[in-house]
Amino acid sequence: MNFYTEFYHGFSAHLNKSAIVLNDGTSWTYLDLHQSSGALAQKLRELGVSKGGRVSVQVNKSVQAVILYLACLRLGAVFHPMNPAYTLSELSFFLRDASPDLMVCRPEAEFELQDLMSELELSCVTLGSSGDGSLFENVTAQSDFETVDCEPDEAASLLYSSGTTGTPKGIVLSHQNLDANASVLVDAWGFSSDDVLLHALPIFHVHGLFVALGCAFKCGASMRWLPAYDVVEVRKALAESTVMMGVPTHYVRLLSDPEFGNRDVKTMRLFVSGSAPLLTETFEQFEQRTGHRILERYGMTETNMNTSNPLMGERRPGTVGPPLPGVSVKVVGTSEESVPAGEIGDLLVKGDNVFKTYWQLPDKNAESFTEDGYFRTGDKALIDADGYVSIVGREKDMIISGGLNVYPKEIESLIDRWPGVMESGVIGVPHQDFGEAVVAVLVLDGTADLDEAGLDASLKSKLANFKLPKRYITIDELPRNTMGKVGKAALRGQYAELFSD
Ligand code: MLC
Ligand code: AMP
Repeated sequence: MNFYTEFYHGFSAHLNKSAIVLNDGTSWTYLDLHQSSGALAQKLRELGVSKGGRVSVQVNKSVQAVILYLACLRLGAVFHPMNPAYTLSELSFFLRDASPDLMVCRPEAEFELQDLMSELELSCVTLGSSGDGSLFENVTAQSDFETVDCEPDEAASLLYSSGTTGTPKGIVLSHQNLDANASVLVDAWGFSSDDVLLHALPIFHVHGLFVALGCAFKCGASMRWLPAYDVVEVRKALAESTVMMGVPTHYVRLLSDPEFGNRDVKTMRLFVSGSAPLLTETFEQFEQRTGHRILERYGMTETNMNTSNPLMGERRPGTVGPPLPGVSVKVVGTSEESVPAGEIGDLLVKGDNVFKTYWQLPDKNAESFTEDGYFRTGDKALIDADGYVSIVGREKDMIISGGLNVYPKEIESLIDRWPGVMESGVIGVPHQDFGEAVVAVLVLDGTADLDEAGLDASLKSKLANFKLPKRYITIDELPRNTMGKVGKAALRGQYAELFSD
């Protein structure tokens, strides 16, 4: 099998239809995507990428970046996308770990990356927002490239996610993982070739890459393509769309526009939310304003989508719905026995959607799965008597800001090295726009006053912008639990109102 071949089955009856339509009306048909991805796969092969080889990618969102993803699939290569916001030091970690055969970067980043590329003896080609750069040079649309056959378990993509240590782990997603989930979602959400999906998500994470593109390509739907999330542009695009997928911040921002309402959603049949908790308040306001009940679903990088509120049945705010077909979920207590309905415990999942292995970390595999093959999500949840799952918290020390994950440890270890700082606790506190905002609470050692601007600039040079604390707070002592661990829950409680006005 090859995930791309499954796409091809889905869209081959619609080859002359628009697959992707941009703001300015430019469009790519499915035939364009098929031919260009074949031609690019051929070029990747000439550049030394072979089956199983990694292609690391840090580029802006563009149709050509989608074609690159499809080309990697067709070649049997492993697509490794990265957030363009990552700094050189973050990138350096990922490239050392992934050891790719090829790096694709933005033309403007090529110079800055030169030293790292020579140190890693890595070839680098460029791809700009409009398809400019060396990657597509001499790539002609005509191609008879034959999509490479893969075993279902062979790697299709490599994405990173961190645990409590703040050190990112590579998650290997197979052709089967991706296809199993995309097939289930097309059915669960009633996707067809008549749909127009509003795509305003980034394409370096599961949500915009596998969930959104997967649903569209599996059935030959069209996509209305936005390079970034902008409320004015989204409102215009909604008028030509039938489905939108977004993180809660996307819905909060739509609602913050007083003009947004019924008139914007006349052609829409479905709004899907995920990647972070959707507040009941947002769900209700959205229904009042548009008449639509947002469908909330739950997933993660390691598993793609696990549960979803129903398309036809009752969508319950504050829940992420029952498990999707083919996915088993259970909530267990400390003895790993399922707890009764309505009780909170650790959420475990199992199914063809769930990854099998971390990249080159066999020890982590063992601790991440139970003996009977369930993956430990690190989320705290309950399942009610009707089978609806609610995510009530996280065991993992992770902040989700605007749908992007931030790992406190990574930031704390940098802050703790700053002159005058004895220790720090980084927390997420409620924020109207981002859901949670990153806040750093510091204890000074008395040797120097805090140079907050200097600390912020130093963090900025090392961390992607969305990880930067929105506020620094200095206190005398961090709260600790009986084990001596920093009491993050107490800190979160103390600063819960920080952004409330
Ligand atoms: C940007 N900024 C953020 C931020 N994004 N701050 C906190 N959290 C974020 N997520 C900051 C920048 O640092 C900058 O700060 C300022 O906001 C403007 O930057 P921008 O790039 O112009 O921001 P904007 O375009 O408004 O982007 C915000 C956003 C975007 C929410 C629209 O982050 C987004 O699209 N998020 C979706 C992420 C996503 O797709 N997640 C899915 C993960 S998959 P300054 O100070 O410099 O001005 C997954 C699995 C699953 O979780 O279940 O789906
Ligand atoms: P990531 O590994 O980056 O994909 O992040 C996955 C995590 O996001 C999950 O483990 C949850 O903690 C969280 N998440 C995703 N969707 C939801 C949702 N609908 N409600 C609450 N949390 C969610």
